[in-house]
Amino acid sequence: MNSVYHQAKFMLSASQLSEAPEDQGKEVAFAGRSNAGKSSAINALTRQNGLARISKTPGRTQLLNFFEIDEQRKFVDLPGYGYAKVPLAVKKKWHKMMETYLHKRDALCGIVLVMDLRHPLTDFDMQMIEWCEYTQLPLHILLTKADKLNFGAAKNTLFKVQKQLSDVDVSVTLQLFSSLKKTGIDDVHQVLDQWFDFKD
Ligand SMILES: Nc1nc2c(ncn2[C@@H]2O[C@H](COP(=O)(O)OP(=O)(O)O)[C@@H](O)[C@H]2O)c(=O)[nH]1
Ligand SMILES: [Mg+2]
Repeated sequence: MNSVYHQAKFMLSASQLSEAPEDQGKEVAFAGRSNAGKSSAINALTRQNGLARISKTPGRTQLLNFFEIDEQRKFVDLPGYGYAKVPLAVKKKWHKMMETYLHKRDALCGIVLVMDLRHPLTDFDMQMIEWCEYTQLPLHILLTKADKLNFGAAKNTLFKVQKQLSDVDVSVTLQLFSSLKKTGIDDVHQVLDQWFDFKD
């Protein structure tokens, strides 16, 4: 197990790309609809309960939160999206910022897309997958909150989503995950190790 992720430290929040840290080293971005369980997943992966704030008020912040793992590696918690209450101007700003970030960020080496397994493949998720196809960024999907379904039902969802993604034109892997039960963490670490180029 690679415990380097446990050292993650909060760096900064950026409300626009010009405020992001220098575009160097490697970066893995966590994307997901608001309330999907993104911040909880980052906390589970870093074993730090307060690292990425777990918001009870979804869709409020539109910030990119950067976390440093080591000098050459970062996590980015991307702003969530998907609540009808969000004004159009905010949606447009989000869309533009995400598109630019995903297309232009050289350090970006993979996207962890977090989905609530009870509501997989929303419009938001499909948009994210399209952007990844366009930029050929590898995707790893976490079907999280797996503790909300029994194992059989969770597996069924996994197979169904896998099938629906069979003609996606970019490397995409997926797994069950639960931040609450801390399941699936080692599998994510393995994917991250590859993307970040950690040799054991
Ligand atoms: N049962 C369960 N609840 C979860 C899990 N992950 C997140 N949650 C809950 O889902 C809500 C949204 O989580 P959060 O991480 O803030 O989502 P984000 O908006 O995507 O960052 C919170 O109430 C969390 O406690 C999980 O694995 N299992
Ligand atoms: Mg969050």
